[in-house]
Amino acid sequence: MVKLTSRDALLVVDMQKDFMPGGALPVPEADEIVPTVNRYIDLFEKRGLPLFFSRDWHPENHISFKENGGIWPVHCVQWSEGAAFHESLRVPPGAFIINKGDRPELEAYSAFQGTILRSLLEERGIRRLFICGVATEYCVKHSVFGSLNLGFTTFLLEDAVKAVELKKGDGKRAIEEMKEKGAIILQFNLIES
Ligand code: VGL
Ligand code: ZN
Repeated sequence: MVKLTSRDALLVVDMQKDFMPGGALPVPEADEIVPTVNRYIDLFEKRGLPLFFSRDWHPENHISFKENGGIWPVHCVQWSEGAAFHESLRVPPGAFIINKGDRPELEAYSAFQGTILRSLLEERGIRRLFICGVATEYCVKHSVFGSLNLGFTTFLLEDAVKAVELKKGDGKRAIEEMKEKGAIILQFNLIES
């Protein structure tokens, strides 16, 4: 069991319409984790702990798009409908929104890349980061690696992530990699309430 403390924070990665079934870059079943993600949000909010929501936030000429030499279809263009959060995701007032991938020439899978997430966490004395969202093997994995490398104790919320699975098993493999690098794999019922 894990007991939450005042030095904990939640990071919800890229729960945006374009990553949901029917979106521009769909993550299969990504909409199915929304209720669980919301349970984590409620829990951290009730404890008065900081909430961070990252957003893939690309300009139209972003390097990750196929037409610009990247591997992805156009997705999460700044201010577009597809870049909006899933309509059932609960984003409480006071939550921090972290835009990433907003420079045309830089891909940013990690929510730390080119953002002020680290300084916001450090300023608040946060030592442990709990991470959920999509996609397991891209933005979630790289955010977990970033968090570990920056010295945060890092929990992967396994019941609140979904993978793209360009290759079958990518999600499972990513979770193994995160575990090997030192992430702690966690589920909702393992947090002391
Ligand atoms: C993501 C591919 C491209 C993600 C973002 O949020 O995992 N994946 N851009
Ligand atoms: Zn992207």
